[in-house]
Amino acid sequence: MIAEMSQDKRRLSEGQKKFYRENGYLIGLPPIYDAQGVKALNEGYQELLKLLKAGEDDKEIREWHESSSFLYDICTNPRILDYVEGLLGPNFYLWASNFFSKAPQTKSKVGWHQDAYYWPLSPHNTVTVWLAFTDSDEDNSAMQVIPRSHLGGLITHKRASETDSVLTLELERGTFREDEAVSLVVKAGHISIHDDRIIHGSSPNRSDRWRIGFTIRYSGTNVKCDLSVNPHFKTYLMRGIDEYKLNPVGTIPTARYGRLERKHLSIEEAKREDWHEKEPSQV
Ligand SMILES: O=C(O)CCC(=O)C(=O)O
Repeated sequence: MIAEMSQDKRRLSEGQKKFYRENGYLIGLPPIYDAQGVKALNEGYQELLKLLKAGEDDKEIREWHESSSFLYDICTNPRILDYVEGLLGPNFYLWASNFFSKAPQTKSKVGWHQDAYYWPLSPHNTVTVWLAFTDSDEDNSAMQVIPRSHLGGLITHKRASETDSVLTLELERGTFREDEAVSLVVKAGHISIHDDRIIHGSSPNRSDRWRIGFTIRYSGTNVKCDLSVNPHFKTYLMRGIDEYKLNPVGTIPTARYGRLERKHLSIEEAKREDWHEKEPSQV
């Protein structure tokens, strides 16, 4: 799909950056982790699961890069950061991470949505790295994106009508070109990258295999969080300098595996779904 590879495989080529700017996503990059690394990723994931309380599932593992050096180390992997730097430029921070997993033969899906609609962040200058802990393909419900939809602005989301969706706000049928969806097929240890405005989602996993992805969100230092919506927002400078100093700074975790005992908030969790109407001007 993406023919041109950079001379230095850890850096994005100009062609890859152009593809991302025009389409809002990127796949086809060299692996971040080899087979042994993938094994270690999944062993670490099992350790995190042991920290969950009765009734919780891995959706609870949100922003645990703040409390688990196992996850912090993944988020700060230089190979990942080199790619992100190619898209966000020299100065950017890490602020979120979470798992999107699907057990074999389960109904749970991720409704079509734009991440930027959920987040009280401005301007839109955020990328997500989706790291595959398992192979993710069309059979086990790889994430799908609508290419170029990041260029069309944010569309008003509605309350999710299907209870099988793990999200509570999603896009209504007919508000975008679902027939143009592309599956982001990635092998375990590989990543895809997407823009915070691209329309994306995923179907139920009808296969007999697990599908586990770990998302990591990075923003340019010019991006400010509205702390009245998410008072827990914490940033970790990954590259360059924070010349704006717009946001609180987090503490680097020391425990290998540790829980985070507080919730981070999106506009929807904070019941501030009108936030975009008053949103500060965007770039
Ligand atoms: O993994 C999925 O199916 C959805 C992921 C997602 O919505 C995201 O990375 O923002």
